[in-house]
Amino acid sequence: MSASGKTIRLTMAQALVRYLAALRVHTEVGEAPLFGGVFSIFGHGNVAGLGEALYQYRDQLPTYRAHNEQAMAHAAIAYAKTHMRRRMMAVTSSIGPGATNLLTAAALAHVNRLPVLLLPGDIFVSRRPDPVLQQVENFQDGGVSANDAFKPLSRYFDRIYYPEQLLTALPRAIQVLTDAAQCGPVTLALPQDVQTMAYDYPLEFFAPQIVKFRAQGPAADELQAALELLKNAKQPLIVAGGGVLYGEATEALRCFAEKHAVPVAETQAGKSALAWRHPLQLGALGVTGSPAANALAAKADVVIAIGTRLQDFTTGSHSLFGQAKLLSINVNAVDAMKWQATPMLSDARLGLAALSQGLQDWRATTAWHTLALEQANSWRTTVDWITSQREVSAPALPYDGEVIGAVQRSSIDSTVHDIVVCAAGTLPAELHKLWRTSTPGGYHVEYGYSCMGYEIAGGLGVKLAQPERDVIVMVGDGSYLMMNSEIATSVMLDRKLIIVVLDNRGYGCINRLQQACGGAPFNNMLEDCLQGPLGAPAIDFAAHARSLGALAENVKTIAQLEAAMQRARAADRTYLVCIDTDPTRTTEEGGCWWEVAVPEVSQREQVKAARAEYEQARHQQKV
Ligand SMILES: Cc1ncc(C[n+]2csc(CCOP(=O)(O)OP(=O)(O)O)c2C)c(N)n1
Ligand SMILES: [Mg+2]
Repeated sequence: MSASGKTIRLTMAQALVRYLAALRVHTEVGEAPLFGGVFSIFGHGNVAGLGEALYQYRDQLPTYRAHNEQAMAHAAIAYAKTHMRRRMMAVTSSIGPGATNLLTAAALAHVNRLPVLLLPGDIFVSRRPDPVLQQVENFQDGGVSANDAFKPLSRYFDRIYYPEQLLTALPRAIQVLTDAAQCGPVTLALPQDVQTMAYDYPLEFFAPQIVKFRAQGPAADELQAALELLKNAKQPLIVAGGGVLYGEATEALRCFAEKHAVPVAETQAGKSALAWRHPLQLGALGVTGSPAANALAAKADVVIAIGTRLQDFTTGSHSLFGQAKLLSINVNAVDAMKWQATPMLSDARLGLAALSQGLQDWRATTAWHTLALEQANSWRTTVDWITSQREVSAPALPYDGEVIGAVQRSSIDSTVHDIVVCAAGTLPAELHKLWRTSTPGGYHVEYGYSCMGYEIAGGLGVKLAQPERDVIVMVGDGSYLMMNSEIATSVMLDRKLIIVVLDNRGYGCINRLQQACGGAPFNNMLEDCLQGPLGAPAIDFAAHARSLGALAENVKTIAQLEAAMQRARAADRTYLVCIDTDPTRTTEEGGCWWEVAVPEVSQREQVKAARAEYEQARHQQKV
């Protein structure tokens, strides 16, 4: 019973929706709902209960329909990432296949520490119609449903067995979704009979409330240890991760770097933390990194890792950082202690400010600062050169670096106005090295899970969050074919995407990796796959996109791509441009080793040679 004693009789589903609709946040442009909407595909597991509630509250909390549960969850996750985790969406599915279609997206949000509220329908608590349509049936445990598969993929999981349970489950769910350290997917499994059960909820539970985002600075002892480490450093390097963006610490980062003469390298999630033309911007770090960033990482004596998970690609499978000691500024204790780092548990912005104050006029050595400026400048010049290559002579095909150049040239304010979206294939490496942006969030590459199929669906979520920006989805033929149905949703919702498909006729990056490991070209490029007498079809990506309601064209050359991009930018709806690209060429500059296990015995000489190289390279790893 509430303090006022007033109650309201609602179904569990109505209470859930009403509660979500009452949550608000402060934003730069005023107050806004915490939840931008609910993506929904109905089935018997959610249409009557949750569907009825969503209809009733549709003016406060819009419902969006999509074509695939995984895709709509990708869109929701991208929405939250674009809002730097301060606004989000919910996603509901039926039971069974609708629910399990969400699992990949749950894992993606978990890895990337991004908030999304998943609301799969669940089997009857009464068990009366058991086994209901789509019920998996566990022979050992009658309480298990397909939704138990969400448990390891959720930061918070609950199954709502009784309507009253929402009074505790919902505040806990929101706490996790809005907590910088715990942030990730929350799953509330909703048995379909309980969705429809009524309960007298305290009216106060639904009072509008402003959700606050906590930011905590460092503890005195950890700050002290960090200061001691840094004061003795001569050749420091900052590694900026996604936490710099989510912690809204980009300005603090720039001030720190300038005042203390520390160069900055960016992870995939951290790219766009510092403007591309800043003199201390070394660019991308790691396996997909620039020569500038990787060279300085090898020489640095202290690496200041800010808001990064120090993933395999960032660290070159633990081989990149030479002899550096690590200082880790992170909101999450597990991240902060990786690499036996000196941990400083802190919000990035508050942590940088406290460090800077404590360091007073400490600076990196002049020689190190000068080296950093030279390397950064030299890399900028190289990127200029790579991306300005306009044509290759036939029959050679352009490669991703040249396509990226053409896409960026197609707008004079590309580095300010565009948001590029990508996830898997050759492109994330090329974009990490070559894409230029001056705006935090101008680079949206999902590389924690590197999930093929995120691109177009993710682009839709970005555009829902930032309708004023040009959202450019760059995607390989493989990822496109894996998941493209939300093109139709983007047309229906009037959320225009510019989609650039790089068609190299197969899984180019894995084909190259296969051969680097001594393997024969096998089962990656379409021409290397088992085929019937008709062979692999030549896929007309433009015709395909047109069938989903988009405008589209296929082009052959960089000049044609540039002209097509003008039409794409001027178009009133989603526009796809497809270009044939070279599957063998990549940007040679930069990069570093990473561990891909090579067979110990093989009939192929090439595999034996690759194994010997692999064993050799592993000596450089720090473990
Ligand atoms: C869902 C999923 N399945 C498999 C992979 C492994 N994988 C990574 S990239 C890739 C091929 C991507 O092909 P494409 O989109 O055409 O890009 P390309 O490398 O050819 O440029 C594969 C199979 C993945 N990352 N995600
Ligand atoms: Mg491909």
